[in-house]
Amino acid sequence: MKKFLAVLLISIISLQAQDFTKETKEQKDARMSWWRDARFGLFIHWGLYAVPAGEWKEKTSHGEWIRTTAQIPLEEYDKFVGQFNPVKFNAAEWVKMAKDAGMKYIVITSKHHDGFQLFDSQQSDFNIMHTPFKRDVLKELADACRKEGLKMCWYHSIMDWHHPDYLPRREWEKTRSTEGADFKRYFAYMKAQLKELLTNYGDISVLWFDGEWENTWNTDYGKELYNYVRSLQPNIIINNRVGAGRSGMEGFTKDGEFSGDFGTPEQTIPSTGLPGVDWETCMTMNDHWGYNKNDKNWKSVKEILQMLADIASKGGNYLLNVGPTAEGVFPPESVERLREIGKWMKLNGESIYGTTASPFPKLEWGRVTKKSNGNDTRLYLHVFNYPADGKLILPGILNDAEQSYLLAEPQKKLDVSRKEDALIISVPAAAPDSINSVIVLDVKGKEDINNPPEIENNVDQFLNKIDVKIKSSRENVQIHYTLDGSIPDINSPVVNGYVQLTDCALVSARCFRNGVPVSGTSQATFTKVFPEAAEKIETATPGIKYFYYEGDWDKVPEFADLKSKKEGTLSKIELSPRTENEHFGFEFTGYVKVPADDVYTFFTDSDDGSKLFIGNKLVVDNDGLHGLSQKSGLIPLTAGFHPVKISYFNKTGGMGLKIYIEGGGIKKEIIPDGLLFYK
Ligand code: FHN
Repeated sequence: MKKFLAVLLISIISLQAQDFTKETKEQKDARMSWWRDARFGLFIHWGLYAVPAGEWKEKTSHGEWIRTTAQIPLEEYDKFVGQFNPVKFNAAEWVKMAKDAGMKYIVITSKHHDGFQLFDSQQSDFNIMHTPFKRDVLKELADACRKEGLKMCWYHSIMDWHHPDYLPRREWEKTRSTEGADFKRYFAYMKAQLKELLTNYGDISVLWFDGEWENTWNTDYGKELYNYVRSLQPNIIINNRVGAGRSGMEGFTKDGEFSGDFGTPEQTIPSTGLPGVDWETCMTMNDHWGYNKNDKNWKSVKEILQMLADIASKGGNYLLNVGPTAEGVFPPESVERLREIGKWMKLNGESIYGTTASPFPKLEWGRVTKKSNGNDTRLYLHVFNYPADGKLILPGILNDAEQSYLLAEPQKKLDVSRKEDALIISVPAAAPDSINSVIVLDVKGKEDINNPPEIENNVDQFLNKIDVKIKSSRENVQIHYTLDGSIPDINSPVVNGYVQLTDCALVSARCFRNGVPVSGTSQATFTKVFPEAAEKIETATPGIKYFYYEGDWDKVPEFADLKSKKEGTLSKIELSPRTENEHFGFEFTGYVKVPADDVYTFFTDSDDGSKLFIGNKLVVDNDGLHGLSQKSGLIPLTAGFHPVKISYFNKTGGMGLKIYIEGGGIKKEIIPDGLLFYK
């Protein structure tokens, strides 16, 4: 027994010391495998906010944010604890509805921003065990999921409007003191609750963090939390909102930032697939995450099913939300949609589960998902716009067809013919499904689509020379190129990884096989530019000057026309000298000392607007009212000092400003302190 305990203790200590962010690709692939195959899950936003159901005084448009959007004082909001009694809650029914809809995992709010917990926690009384209901609904759901073979997952908010140690307070909570508030103690509380959630409920498959955007959260906390959660359940998957590098609602993590395991586009679908990137779009069925009894703006089954196919065709997962009522039932409109989705998934789920992104560019009639089929390839053609003439055209595919049939009626084989670089499938006159008819097309070998080569450079300007990287993922092709804009032919030079330019050029590249062109032509223009001269500066002090302003703006003002509230110097660009969280602005001025002659990219990541000038040139215009979002601009510079000015404002709500630099041997990173100077 003693030996067993010693081994157990050693393994716990080693898990806690492990840096899970350093795992190999193979280890991550193994851990992500079920999630990549699942493709479709249920999101559930449930808690005290279901009691007011979106209504507060004269307004009816609230949701799960009602405590903030209606500015409900804590003691007032706490009264909902005594009213939350979801007597109709039935975990088995919820899980069955998800399963019958073809969903493979359920992500439910263990705690949302209001701080209320749906589980039995020893760390706080602000939970379901202190309501009239007194049942641990997460336990009941976890048991029901296990019984039905669905994965149980937790959504957990980092932001917490209830816990006294969480900062910042809501800006309208003027009377709620921050006296004694200790964010580190809050972090320990959050870890203690996560330990309960990850040790008392069996295997948990995903931790879906949220509310990571406030300025008390940072990458160090994120990495520590990631490792802590993985130490408790090493195979768990964690989204990118555990970190602090997400770029707004498009949901992806900015280059170089800690990114968890998958990106989280919210209420939006990326325009194209993102090879090698794991991502999941989360979306409401109407316009609210939490239950709003007046919200009747429900998405149609057609919209949902076509978005499911669109997302899968880009290699993503779809997390579709339900906001249950205070009685503990799904709204009838949600029930009906889940049932109709399930009917389609029952016949066509094979075209979603375990598929990977389409190899085709945009297709007018619908989407494509793909599976390897031994050494061959199986394509699922999701036909939204059914061909009136019974001829479905699949352009640009050079593989030989093996067979084709309706997924819903496999015994009905379809005739396939070739016309130049397209395959033509003869389909039945009537669409088998009015929303999405899935046709299977088996082809020989790995898919061979006549996609042109990729010209990869993300900078199209250079000073003296530039290596233009040109590649194709297709097998057995040679890439020929020209520099004068003409279409390459077999006699044009062959690309060997890259093409070096020393003068302006319009690069054109095309794939050939056995002397015959097998793709269209990619083109990109590269311009030779001349760098801005550096300023001769005798003495410069490390740091940057700042000027702090207060005011209510909708765009970056002309700060030169205003009187600053405060000014001074800082070692880095940050918002710490502010005395307000809203309606404030900054102007930072000084010099950036770049290490080499090069074309530099500057980025501003800001909420709200920002602008970056080098000398008199506006290099980055990221102005306007918006959430945290990033814009960039290029400028050719000689090594040395260049005047820099950054203007920034925040109106209300979230805030943030980060300035990145790339070039001169610097990989994209926040401008190092050592590059900033002032006179
Ligand atoms: O503020 C939350 C919101 O309430 C909801 O939980 C969504 C779902 O991902 N996430 C945040 C908004 O981005």
